Amino acid sequence: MAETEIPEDHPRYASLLTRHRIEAGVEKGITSRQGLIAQGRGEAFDYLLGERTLPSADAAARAAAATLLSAAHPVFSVNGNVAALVPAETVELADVVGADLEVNLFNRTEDRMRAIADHLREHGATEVKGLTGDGEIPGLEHDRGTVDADGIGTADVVVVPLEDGDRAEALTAADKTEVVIDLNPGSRSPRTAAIPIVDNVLRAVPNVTAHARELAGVSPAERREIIEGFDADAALEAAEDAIRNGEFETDAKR
Ligand code: PTJ
Repeated sequence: MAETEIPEDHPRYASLLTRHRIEAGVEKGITSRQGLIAQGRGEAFDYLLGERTLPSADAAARAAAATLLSAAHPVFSVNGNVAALVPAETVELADVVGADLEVNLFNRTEDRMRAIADHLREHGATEVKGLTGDGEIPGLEHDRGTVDADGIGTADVVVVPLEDGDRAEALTAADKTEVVIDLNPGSRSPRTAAIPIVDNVLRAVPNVTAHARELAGVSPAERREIIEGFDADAALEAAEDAIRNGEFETDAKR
């Protein structure tokens, strides 16, 4: 089924669209097969969160936008799931906040690196980093720690959606401010992040862009206030509370 053939009034439209994009990503050599499993896990959490952006996730998206706009060298790290799910949205966000795009993979192969860079270019990117691989995140074994020296290597703020915990910890240890997008509030990566956005990457990326557009004209002091007013622990707690104590909606109610 092509993306355009999924009926928009289907009660599980967003979920079907997501599955379709991930499947197409695997077929195109962008997404790893492990990416299918990761998506399944994310989907389960999204279901429990009510497939909506919580107010705490929206506050995190706003703090992320303020952080990116205030950064000296922000970089958006792109893996196989992100490239398949939100390629155009990722390019747009990078453009609005002036961030570099860098392909950085858990299961790194040259073919996938190239396929993802090409895919991002097809969606409007002009420059995509990651293929040079002349830098290293200390504390990770070779392939997973490989970055571009003039990309993540020298970034002060890194957006890492759907990241694994080890790398998130290593980036924090390397003194980078991390914005993590992950649907599981118990996962190590959002728990390590300065700004954890517990939301589906499909909703979170355009939401950060919308906030960034709004905050582009405000003073640095006002942005600082937004960043300092954000409480990462409270955001994680709010997401966990929504999962544990939220009203469980069945498909029949949708
Ligand atoms: O493309 P690669 O080689 O870099 O590999 C990417 C994956 C995602 C396969 C790799 O990083 C991995 O195995 O990740 P994990 O350890 O499965 O973690 C993925 C996290 O992302 C989990 O906590 C999921 O709940 C979460 N997640 C999955 N889908 C989404 C999501 N979070 C936000 N939006 C989603 N659509």
